[in-house]
Amino acid sequence: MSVNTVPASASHGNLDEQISQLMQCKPLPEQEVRMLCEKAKEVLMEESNVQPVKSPVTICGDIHGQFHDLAELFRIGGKCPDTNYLFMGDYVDRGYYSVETVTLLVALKVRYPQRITILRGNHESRQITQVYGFYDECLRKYGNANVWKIFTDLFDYFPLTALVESEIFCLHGGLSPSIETLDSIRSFDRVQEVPHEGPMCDLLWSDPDDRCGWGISPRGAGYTFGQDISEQFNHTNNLRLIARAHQLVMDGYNWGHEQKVVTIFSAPNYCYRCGNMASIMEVDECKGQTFIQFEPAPRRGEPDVTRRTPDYFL
Ligand SMILES: [Mn+2]
Repeated sequence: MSVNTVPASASHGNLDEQISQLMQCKPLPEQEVRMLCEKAKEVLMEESNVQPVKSPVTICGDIHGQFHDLAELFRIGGKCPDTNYLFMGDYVDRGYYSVETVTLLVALKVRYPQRITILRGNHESRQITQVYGFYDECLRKYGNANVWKIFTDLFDYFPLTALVESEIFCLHGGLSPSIETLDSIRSFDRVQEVPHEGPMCDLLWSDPDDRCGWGISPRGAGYTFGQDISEQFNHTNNLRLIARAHQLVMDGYNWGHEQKVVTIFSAPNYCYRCGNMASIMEVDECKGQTFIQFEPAPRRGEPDVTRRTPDYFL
């Protein structure tokens, strides 16, 4: 019997077992991560820099290794594949379970490629993960950097943006002075480390701002962009809304630019100390949107970091 005739249920058996193991917050062995990421690369490389997505879909912001809060997100929003999901990046760093979080999302992508979209955030990068936790976590959990290398090589294939029903443009950061049209984004060669500057960097780093026009970002990468910029971009590309993540917002979501831009943040009590709500945005069949806010899952043995001095947040 050739592998092509193995029933779907049998061929997914091992992957389903891996997903249920990951749902219990147990990492996969290195060799299984390697094989999973090889399959994920095949799936992700076929996707567009502006990946089309259909409604209904639930749009999510930063997760940052807060695994138990991701499990809470699935309890509240519905399990994948019963609910379609679009995640806008920043799966790793900061929280204590970056390995389990990103492995679960990649496993779901391989298992249900039409049901979940995983965009790249500014933390899905070799350089940033060496500073903010994912690299050290891989060393601690695997004893070497192989799993970090496997995932950061895979991050190069993650799509940069998505387009829900041709009218909601989704991405991690924001707009770029070098980008006027979605077609120009479609023409990038995205398979590379996130550059320090230029259009691909801006999509993952920029933030909306109350001031008009383009501004210098205090983050040291990307730009700030005003309502005039958002209105022009949405008009040029026939968009209704820009949905993005990347900034801590205390209610879990925040409208900007007279509802031309929305920020969604899905890590409640960010870094286990910020006291914020998280949210997800459901887009229904009629393209209407509903926000669902949620609080942190019960603490399960995370180290107490409440007394640490906060460093500034990326
Ligand atoms: Mn970010």
